[in-house]
Amino acid sequence: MSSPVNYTLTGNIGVISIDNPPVNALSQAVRQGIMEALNESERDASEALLIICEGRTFIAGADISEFGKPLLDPWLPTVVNQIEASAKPVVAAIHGTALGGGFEVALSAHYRCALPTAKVGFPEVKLGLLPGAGGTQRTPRLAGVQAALDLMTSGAPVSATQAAEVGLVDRIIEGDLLEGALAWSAELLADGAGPRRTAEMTVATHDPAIFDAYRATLAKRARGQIAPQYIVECVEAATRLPLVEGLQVERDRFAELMAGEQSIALRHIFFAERQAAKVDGLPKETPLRPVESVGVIGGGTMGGGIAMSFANAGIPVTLIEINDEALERGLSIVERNYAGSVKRGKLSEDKAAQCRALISGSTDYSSLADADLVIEAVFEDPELKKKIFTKLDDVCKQGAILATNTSYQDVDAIAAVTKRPEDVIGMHFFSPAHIMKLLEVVRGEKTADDVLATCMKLAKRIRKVPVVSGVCYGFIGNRMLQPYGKQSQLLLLEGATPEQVDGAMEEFGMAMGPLRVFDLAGLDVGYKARQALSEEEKGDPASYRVPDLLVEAGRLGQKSGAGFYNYDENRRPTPDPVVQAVIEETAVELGIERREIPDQEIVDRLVGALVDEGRKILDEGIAQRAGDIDVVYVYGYGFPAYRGGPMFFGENA
Ligand code: 3H9
Repeated sequence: MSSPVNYTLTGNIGVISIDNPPVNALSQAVRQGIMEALNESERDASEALLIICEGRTFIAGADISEFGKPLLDPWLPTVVNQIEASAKPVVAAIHGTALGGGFEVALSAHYRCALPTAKVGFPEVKLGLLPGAGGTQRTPRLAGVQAALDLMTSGAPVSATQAAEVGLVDRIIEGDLLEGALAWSAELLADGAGPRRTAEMTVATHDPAIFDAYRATLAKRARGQIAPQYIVECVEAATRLPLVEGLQVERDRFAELMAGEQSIALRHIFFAERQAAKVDGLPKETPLRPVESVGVIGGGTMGGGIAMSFANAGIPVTLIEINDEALERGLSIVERNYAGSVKRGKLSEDKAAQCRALISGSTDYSSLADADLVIEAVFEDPELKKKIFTKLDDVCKQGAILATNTSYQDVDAIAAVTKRPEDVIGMHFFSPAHIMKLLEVVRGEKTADDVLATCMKLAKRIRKVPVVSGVCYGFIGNRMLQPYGKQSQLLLLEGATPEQVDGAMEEFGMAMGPLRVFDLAGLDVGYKARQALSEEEKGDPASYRVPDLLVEAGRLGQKSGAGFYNYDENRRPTPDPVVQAVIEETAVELGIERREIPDQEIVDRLVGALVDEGRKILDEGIAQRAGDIDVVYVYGYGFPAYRGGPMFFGENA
């Protein structure tokens, strides 16, 4: 097998070129190849070395598929130390993304250049790890403590220009990278610039209180997670210890994290997310329909957010509302959201204006005649949805994809009102749609393969994480929410308080406990839905009596200032004895005996409810794989990624 690393002499520069598609991950063969190239460079006429990559990116990190398996020589820390030790100056030339171990390779080089479009970063923390090949020791030496901590604890990449501002990149190259990097290497040689080893630098002066400040912030921002705290410890070690000792601290902590539950769970999610994008039985070569213009029906919070998701990816959108007033309102929500993003520093003013300009409004369905995709996002009224699809069938061009954003309705019944059910699909976004990553792609009985394949691909283009679901009430995510919600009501009646239930689940790692979620969504939503059901259809009164009584007392949740909790003007919840009284009276009425309920029981029963329903969803073929369900819960429902999603947790806890 030929090596993924090629070493050639270009004049007096030894070029180490890495070609390991798709992302040049540092597999054993790549590590070995770099070592061999370094050895060869010691014997040839090269005066400087250049590390560069083929394909779409610089090295995107260690090879995650090797993690958890026996270590193969040479280890990455050995490779980077050997790069740094080179007697000839080493230059790294970055394009695409230099991530994790890839960026550590670059940091062990003596000089770094990058294309302006390149990004660098340390995503290890998202895998429950820390940079384990010198990143925690070299970054603070080059960029200072704060930049190092920001980069490593957030896991978010930064642009090459931002990296240059803090000293992690030395030169931005415009034009051809290889050409520019060779010219710069020659310049360095001409200037007599020898090896410049990061190991020999010391960390710039800093306020020692910064470490405790980060520990406290991370205890909140990354609640329950070990890796961010260990990163702080390692960076602190870099300020106190010589490189060799600091590297040992890093190595020990890295090994501990690698073997720990959190990283195993996060690595599961990494691969599950990528697997979820694949549809079993759908050939890779399934043709895709072009999607260059989109229509969105309904300018509410959901429709507006969906429109923004497409506009943010450069796809023009026509937003349809029933009259000018509703349209104005819809467009002003979009306007406000963009202004908010600019204010929070998420978008530049220019970029926001460009995106906003891609969204136009209309009250006339004929404006959708040329749209490649139309997404209906009106409220959950099945008859209204059917009316809209009948209209779409009339006005939309042949081959257009007709999608519904319904959360619960039967996609097949909606498709059946059209003469083209094969073009109909569910695209279930999560609110706020321009922010939430999850997209449930609901495959109807007659949905054509190319429609499904197009929506899966499109999801990536608009930066969503797609998961395929079959048709059933609530699809994957909301269907599982039903028994979860029911269990939370039973726990209240059996003796837990709302704050105990929410506290236990938040301690477990959920972004928000179930009762706070109900309050956020509005207790009236479920109440109205139940009014349409018979007593028998409603099921066990213990699962809904308390929220019904709260709604009847005017407590609709956050929007009315009270639900399971009282809310102040900052939407901070406080418990209310009135709610406790309603719970206790209902328990008496239903003959339920109250007792002390341990927090662990709350977690076991609530997560158990998700797992049981998840198993049914798998058995019925609604979800393709257990990992898909995990991805739904992590990206759409605030389940802690470091616990791997409910199915993974259920299997491994
Ligand atoms: C690390 O470096 C530890 C060190 O500090 C210390 C070591 C001692 N390994 O995401 P995509 C696969 S930790 C193996 O769809 P994109 C991926 O599974 C690592 N495989 O592409 C997929 O395979 P398939 C730190 C990897 O263009 C294919 O490549 N680095 C790896 O949307 C395409 O991936 C990271 O965490 C990998 N490292 O995004 C970076 N990366 O086609 C993780 C990707 O079979 N990677 N694959 O499904 C990423 O963030 C994105 O892949 C990237 C490209 C932004 C690079």
